[in-house]
Amino acid sequence: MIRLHHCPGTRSVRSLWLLYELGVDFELVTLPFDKTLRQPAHLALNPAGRVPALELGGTALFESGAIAEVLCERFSPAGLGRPVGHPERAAWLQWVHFAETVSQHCANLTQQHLMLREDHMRSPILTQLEARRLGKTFGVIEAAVQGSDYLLSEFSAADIGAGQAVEMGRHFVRLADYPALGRWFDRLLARPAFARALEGAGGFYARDFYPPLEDPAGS
Ligand SMILES: N[C@@H](CCC(=O)N[C@@H](CS)C(=O)NCC(=O)O)C(=O)O
Repeated sequence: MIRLHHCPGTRSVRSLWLLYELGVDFELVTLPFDKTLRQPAHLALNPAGRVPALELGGTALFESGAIAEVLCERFSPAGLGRPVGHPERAAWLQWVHFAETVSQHCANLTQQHLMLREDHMRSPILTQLEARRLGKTFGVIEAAVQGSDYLLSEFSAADIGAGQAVEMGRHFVRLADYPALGRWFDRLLARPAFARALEGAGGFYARDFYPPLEDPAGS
C-alpha cells in the first residue's frame, strides 16, 4: 500500500509528480495547509508536522529526497533513478537533494511574503537577501542545463525535485533572467504528470510574483 499525504502547492507536489510519472497505484490524501498538519494523526506520519508524508509498506517517510530515492529504487532504478554503480549515480543524488538548497529560500520567502500577515513582522532585508540567494541557486541550474534538455542525460527524478523547487521559486525570482533554466522548466511543465501534480496548487500563491520588499523610507 502506498499513500501520499499532500498539500497542494507545497513540496509534496514533488512526491506526487514522481508517483504519477512512475505510474504506480497509490492513494492520495489531500490536506489543507494549516493546523491539520499538527494533529496527532499526521504527526504520527511526519513528526515535524509537514508534508510530504509517504506511507509505504508499513513505514512512513517524511523527507522528500528520501522519498524520491526509495520510490526510484523500488519502481524505476535505472529510469527515473540511477542505481549504485551507474555513471550518473553521484550527480543524480546531488540534484535530487539540491532541490532542498533551492527550497529553503522559497520557504523563507513564502514565510516573509505570505505567512507573516502584518507589515511590521516582515524584514525587507531578509526578502532581498533570500531572493538573491535563491537567484544564485537558479544560476547553478542555468549552468547545468546550458545545451542539454535535462539535468542528466535523460529526464529523471533529479528534474522532478529541482523542477518543483523552481516552480515555487519563480514567484520570487524571474525566470526571464535565466533563459536556459526557463527552457528546461517549460519542458518540465509540458509533462502531463507535472501538470496533474500541480492541480489545486493555484490558490497557494495569491500573486504570480512577489518582488523583494523595499526598505522603509529613511532607514
Ligand atoms: N525537507 C523537507 C521539508 C518539508 C517541508 O518543510 N514542507 C513544508 C511545505 S513546502 C511544510 O509542510 N510546512 C508546514 C510547516 O512548516 O508548518 C522535505 O523536503 O520533505
